[in-house]
Amino acid sequence: MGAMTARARTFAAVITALLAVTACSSTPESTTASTTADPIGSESVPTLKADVVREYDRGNDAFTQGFEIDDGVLYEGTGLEGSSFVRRTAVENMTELDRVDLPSELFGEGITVVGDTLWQITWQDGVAIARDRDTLAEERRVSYDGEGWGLCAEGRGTQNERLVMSDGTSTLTFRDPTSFDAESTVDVTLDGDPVERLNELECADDGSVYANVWQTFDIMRIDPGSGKVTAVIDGRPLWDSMSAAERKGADVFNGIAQIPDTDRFLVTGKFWPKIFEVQFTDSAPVGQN
Ligand SMILES: [Ca+2]
Repeated sequence: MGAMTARARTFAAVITALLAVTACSSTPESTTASTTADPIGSESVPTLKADVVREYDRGNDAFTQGFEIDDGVLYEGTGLEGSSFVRRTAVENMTELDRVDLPSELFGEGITVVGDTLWQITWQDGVAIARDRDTLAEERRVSYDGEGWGLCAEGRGTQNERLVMSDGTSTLTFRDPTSFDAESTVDVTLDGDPVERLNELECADDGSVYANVWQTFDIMRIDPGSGKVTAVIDGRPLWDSMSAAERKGADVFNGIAQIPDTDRFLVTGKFWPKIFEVQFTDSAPVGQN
């Protein structure tokens, strides 16, 4: 670095310390949502707003990793070693119906319901658990390669059911809904660039796959055939709408569940005390730019 004044050395030390703090914060256990930036901009796809239809208060005990509604029940899987669980909640009154803890050595991630089965994946344990969707009782386990982040099921109730899984990269893996075997992959891109850190997923009625992007307030709407992002949803205003007390201890934006047969979704975050029911609308309608 050559000759530095004492003041310059002090300044350099402060910057180094700040960088170290930033680096330390980039683990799933300790991130804070307040460090994330503006939505990823794109000239080729629209940025959508998340218009709030209603809000639900809830406890802030859920490190939300998987979020899905089926037949009037909100299924939620949570993370962290020693405190991961999966639960069923009645959507009509947001009353918890059942909850099952994971063994303390497992770090829970995404969940999805397909047929009579709820699949729950784990972060770095390489284990997917098949559960009875009604009792959440474990029925069997399978192993897979790599990390597990998000999970959803396409084509439910049709001949074309398949699971979609994220692993923290830009790649989505399609899996057999019964065997959990990997069948193919697609790389997710926005304007030709890979979109990394794909997290919680939602297979929507219109064939799109929605994905939270870890450490951002963005949700990507993805065409799973091509991997191309077709819209970017800005969730930042949801975070901004919460009070300082509500944000205390809250982690990243994560969790998206379509309310079946509607254009509305429930979204939340890890340790967020609120669930937002939202509709995605174009923030700059044609002719109003
Ligand atoms: Ca979901």
